[in-house]
Amino acid sequence: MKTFYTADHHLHHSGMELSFGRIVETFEKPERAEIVLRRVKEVGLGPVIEPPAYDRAAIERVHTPDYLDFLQNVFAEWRAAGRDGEVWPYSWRHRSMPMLDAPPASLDARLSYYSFDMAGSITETTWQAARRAADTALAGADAVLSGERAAFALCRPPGHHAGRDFFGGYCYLNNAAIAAQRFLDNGHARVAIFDVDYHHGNGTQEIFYDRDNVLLASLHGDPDFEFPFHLGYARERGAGRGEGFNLNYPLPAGTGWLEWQAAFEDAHARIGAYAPTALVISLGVDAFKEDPISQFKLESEHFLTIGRRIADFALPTLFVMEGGYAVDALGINAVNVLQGFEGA
Ligand code: 6XA
Ligand code: ZN
Repeated sequence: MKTFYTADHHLHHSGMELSFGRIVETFEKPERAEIVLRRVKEVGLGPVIEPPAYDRAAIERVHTPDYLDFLQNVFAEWRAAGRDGEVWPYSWRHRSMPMLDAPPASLDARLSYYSFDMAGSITETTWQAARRAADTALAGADAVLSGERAAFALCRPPGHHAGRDFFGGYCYLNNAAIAAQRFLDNGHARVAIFDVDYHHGNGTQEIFYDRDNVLLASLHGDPDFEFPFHLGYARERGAGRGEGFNLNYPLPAGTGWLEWQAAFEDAHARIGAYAPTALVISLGVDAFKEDPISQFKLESEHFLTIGRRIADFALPTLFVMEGGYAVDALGINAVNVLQGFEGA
C-alpha cells in the first residue's frame, strides 16, 4: 500500500493546550506523524510518496471560501493587531445571544464565529500545514481513483472535527471529507466514511448531514461524557435527503473490544447494505486502552482485526489518519489496521 506523507506537517505545532485545568504540551504534536511513518517503513508497507500541491478548488468543494480566506489570513491580522504568540479564540456565543448569519467585524468575535473550541491554536504556518494535509488526502484519493486497491494518507493535522466553516478539536481542514468529495467528483456514486476514531467526527457529520451520496458511520465516546460533547448522539440520523445516512454509535466510557466490535459489526453491515462504490476510513487509533485522553480499552491486536474486516468490503479504500496519542504504540496500532487490511 502506498503511503502519502509530507514533512510539511511540522509547519503546524500548537505547542500547548489547556487540558482539565492545566496548561500542558499539546497531545497533537508533530512527533505523532513521525512515529507512524517510522512504523510504515519498519514493516515495509510500501512506498512513501510526497503529495503534489492541489488547487484550492478541491478544498472549496467542502469548505466555504470565506472560511478558507480567514484561516489563511488570520495570523497576519493577529500580528497587525499588535499581538504576539499564537492565534487563540477565547469567547463564544452563549445560547442566550443571537446567532449570526455573517462574520462579525472584530477579530476575536470572528475567531469564535469560525471555531467551536480552543483545542489548538493557529500559528504562522498552520494554514500551510493544513493545506498540505488536505493535499495528502487528495493524493491518496487520486491514487485510489487511478486503480490502487487502497492508500494511506498520513495526514497531520487531523480533520474530522473541522466543518464547512469551522475549526476545532485540533482540526482545520476536513481531510477525509475532502477525499470523499474527490471520489464523488470523479465518478463515484456513493461514498461511505467509516470513522473509527475514539471521538465523534462532528465536522464530517456537519458537512454531509443533508446528503444521501455520503454515508457516515461513526463509533465514539458518548457525547454525554466525551468531547466534542454536543453532537454524536444516535438520534442524529441526517436531514432531508440525508435522513438515514448518518449513523452514530455512542459508546460508554470503559468500552472494551467485545462491545466495540458489536457496534463495529452493526456499522459494517449497514455500510455494506448502502453499497458504496468507495470507502474512506477516518483512522484514529485513540480507542486504544493506553491512550492518554480516551476511555476505551482496545488492544493493539484488535487493530489488525479492524483492518481485516475493512478489507472484507472489497472496496477501493482510502485510510486517512485522524487521532491517537499513546505515542509508544501509535505506530503499531495505526499500521496494524493497514497490515490487517493487506493481509486479508
Ligand atoms: C481536546 C480533545 C480533542 C480530541 C481530538 C481528537 N481536548 N479527535 O482526537 O479525534
Ligand atoms: Zn480522536
